[in-house]
Amino acid sequence: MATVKGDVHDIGKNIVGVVLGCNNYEVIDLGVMVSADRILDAALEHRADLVGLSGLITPSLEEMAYVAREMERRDFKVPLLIGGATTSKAHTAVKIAPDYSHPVVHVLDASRAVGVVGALVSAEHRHELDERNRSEQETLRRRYQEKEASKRYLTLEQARERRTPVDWENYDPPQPARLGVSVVSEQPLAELVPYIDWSPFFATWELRGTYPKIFENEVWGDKARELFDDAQELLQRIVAEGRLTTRGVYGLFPAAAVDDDIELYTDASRSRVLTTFRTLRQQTDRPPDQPLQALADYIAPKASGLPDSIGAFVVTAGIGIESLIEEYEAQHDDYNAIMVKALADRLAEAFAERLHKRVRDEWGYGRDEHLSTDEVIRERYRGIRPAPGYPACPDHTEKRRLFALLNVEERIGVSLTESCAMLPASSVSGLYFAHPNARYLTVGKLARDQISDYARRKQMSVSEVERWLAPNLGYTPSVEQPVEKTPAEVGASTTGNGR
Ligand code: B12
Repeated sequence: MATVKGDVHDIGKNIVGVVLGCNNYEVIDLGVMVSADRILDAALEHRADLVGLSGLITPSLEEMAYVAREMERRDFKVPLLIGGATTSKAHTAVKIAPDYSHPVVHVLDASRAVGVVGALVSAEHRHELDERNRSEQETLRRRYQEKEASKRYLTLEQARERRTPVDWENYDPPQPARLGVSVVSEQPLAELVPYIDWSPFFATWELRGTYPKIFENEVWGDKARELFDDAQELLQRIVAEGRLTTRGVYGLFPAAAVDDDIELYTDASRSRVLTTFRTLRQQTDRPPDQPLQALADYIAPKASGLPDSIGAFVVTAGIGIESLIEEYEAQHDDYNAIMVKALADRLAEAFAERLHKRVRDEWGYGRDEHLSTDEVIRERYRGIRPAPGYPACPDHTEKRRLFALLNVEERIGVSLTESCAMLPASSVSGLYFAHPNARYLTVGKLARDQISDYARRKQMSVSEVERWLAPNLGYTPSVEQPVEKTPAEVGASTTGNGR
C-alpha cells in the first residue's frame, strides 16, 4: 500500500492499514510520495497478493492510472485497490480500470476494505467479486458517457458575456491598512483551539454528524464522545508541550480583473504587474438567468479603474509533527499516531480561519463584523478564501504562482511536491476575495476552446493543461503518440504528473 508519487496525505491509508492488520493481513506500507516503480518493485519483492493506492488531490488520479498501466506493462496479475479522498467509483471505472486487465476495485472507506480484501484473496469469492465489479464499472462507464454526451457547452466568448453581474459603479473597495507580504512566525496553538471545526474530525473516523449534535446519535454518540475525549487529551498535550509549530504567510496586493485573469500590481500606483492569477470559467449550458462564473468576476475589472485588492495565504500546523508521530509509532500506538495527524489537520484549518479573521480586520471591512467564533467557523463573514484544488479553482498549478508570490518555502518552510501537494501535509493555501457577493463556485467541465485559451495564458502546452485538469475536461483529449520506453528509461523517469 502506498500514497502515490507527489501526494502526501496518509490518514485514510493508515486507517485502512490498521484495520487490515487487525484482521490478520500483513500490510507492507510504503508511506507517502511513492513512485510507481517503487510500489511495483516492492509488490514483487514481498510477493504481495494485492496492491493498494491512496491519494488526496486530483493530480494523484493521473498517477494512479499510470500505476495501472505500469502493472499491465509489467505483466502483474494481482488486484489493484484504489482509495483516498479524491478517488471515486466512477473515476476508477472510467479512467483506471480500462488500463489493467485484472481486478481494479475502488474502496470507499476502511470499513469496506476488509470485505473486499477478503473476497479478493479467496479463490472462491474472487471471481464473483470481479464479475460484479466489472459489470458495475461497465454501467458506470456507460452512464458517464451518456451524461457527458448530453452536456452542452457555451463558447468561452459566450460564457464571458454572461459573467457574474456585479454592480461595480456603486462599489467602494475597502483599502487594506498595509499592502505587501506579512509572516506569522508562530501562531500560539492555544489561540487556534476555539477555531477548530470538529465535524470533519469525526468524518475522519467514519462517524457522520455535526459537532456537538453527533454526541446525541443513538448508534455512535458514545463512540464519538470517547473519541472526542481522547482528542482533547492529546490536544492539551500538544498545546502544553508546544509539540506542533504553526507558521503562516499572507499578503494583500492591489489587483484588477482582465477577463478571467487577475493582475496583481507591485504597488498602489498599479503601473507594474507583479504576477497574474488565472481563473477558469463555468462553461456548461444553464438557464439564461444564471451567470457563468469565474473567480475573477469578484475583482473589479481593470477598465473600471477601481482600486480593488486581493489576498493570498499559506498556513501550516505540521512543523514538528514527525517526532510526535515517531514517538507513538515506537510505542506501536497507531491510534494516537493517526490522531496526531487528524488534530494537525484541524489546527491547520483553524489557523486558516483565524488568519482570515485577522486579514479582514487589516483590510478594514472585518472590523465591524461582530461574529461569535462559532459564526466565524460557519463562515458567516463577508468574502471567501478559495483554495487552489477546490471546485472554484481546480488547477493545482496555480499554487506554484502563489508560492512564488509569497516566497513561501523560504519564509515558512512549506514546499510543493511535483503534484503540487504541500509539505508538511497539514497545510492550507488560498486566495482572499473581499467582495460581499463573492461565493464559492464549481467550475465544472470545460470545453476545448477554454483549455487552449488557458494554456496560452499560462504558457503551458495544451496537453500539459489537459493532464492537470483531467477531471474537468468536457471532452476526450486527443491521444498523444505513445513513446516506447525501455524499462531503464521508465525507471529513471522522475517527472510527476507533468509526465
Ligand atoms: C481533511 C481535509 C484536508 C486536511 C488534511 C489533508 C491532508 N492531511 O493531507 C487539510 C485541511 C490540511 C486539507 C488541505 C488541502 N486539501 Co483537503 N480535504 C480534506 C477533506 C475535508 C477530508 C479528507 C480526509 O482526511 N478524509 C478522512 C480520511 C480518513 O478519508 P480518506 O482519505 O478518503 O480515506 C478513506 C477512504 O478513501 C479509504 N482509503 C484511503 N486510502 C486508501 C487506500 C486503500 C488501498 C484503500 C483500500 C482504501 C483507502 O479508506 C479511508 C478510511 O475510511 C476532503 C473533502 C472530503 N470530504 O473528502 C478535502 C479534499 C481532499 N481536499 C482537497 C484539496 C484541494 C486540498 C488542498 C489542495 C487545498 C489547498 N489549496 O489548501 C490542500 C492540500 C493539502 C496538502 N498537503 O497538499 C480536495 C481534493 C480534490 C482535488 N480537487 O484535488 C478535497 C476532496 C476537497 C474538495 N471537495 O475539493 N484538506
